[in-house]
Amino acid sequence: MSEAWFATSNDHKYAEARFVLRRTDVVLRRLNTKGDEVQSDDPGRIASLAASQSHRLSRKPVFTEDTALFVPSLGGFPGTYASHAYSTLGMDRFLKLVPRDERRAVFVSAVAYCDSEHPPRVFIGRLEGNISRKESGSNGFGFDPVFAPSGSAKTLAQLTMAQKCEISHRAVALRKLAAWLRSRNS
Ligand code: ITT
Repeated sequence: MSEAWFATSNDHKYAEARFVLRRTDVVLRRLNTKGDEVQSDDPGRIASLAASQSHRLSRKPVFTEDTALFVPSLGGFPGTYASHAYSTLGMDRFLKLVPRDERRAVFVSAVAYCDSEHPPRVFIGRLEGNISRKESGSNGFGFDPVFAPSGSAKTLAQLTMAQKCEISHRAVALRKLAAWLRSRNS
């Protein structure tokens, strides 16, 4: 078993991590101190610097996660600035920005793990999909009501936690972390 502390301010992200890691060898704990977040276009770099800082502050085996939402028809916006876009624009204005006929988008999750033996190690998960024309569903958080995974008529907010965690960017990255921790212990 490996103990790993998830440094995050986001309760939804923590709940998803708990769900994804529930049947793995990872004993999940939460750390509320995360330090400052650097600005970068690269979620891997943001997560990695946050993980080193959290490890320096806590001395625990920690991981952090940064999610970016890239919309190619908007030149990649909002990317790693998803949280800022969400709080300043709001969903209605964001939906109007996306061109009617080119609504492809991808979520990229970067999970960075760091402990006293390792510099940060990054695990990436991706989820391709489309930005819907209107909000649907009430599960999840953030952009879930407007993000429909490729091939799905439903948005992430219309899926259950189990269904989201089968396919999500974050779940893919977290399962890679769990597999790496397991292989390291064997
Ligand atoms: P941390 O403390 O872990 O950094 P955060 O809320 O700042 O929490 P991120 O920077 O990773 O998290 O995410 C930025 C925003 O992107 C987040 O506030 C949501 O609006 C959105 N987001 C992230 N993951 C998402 C998901 O799985 N579904 C929908 N929106 C998501």
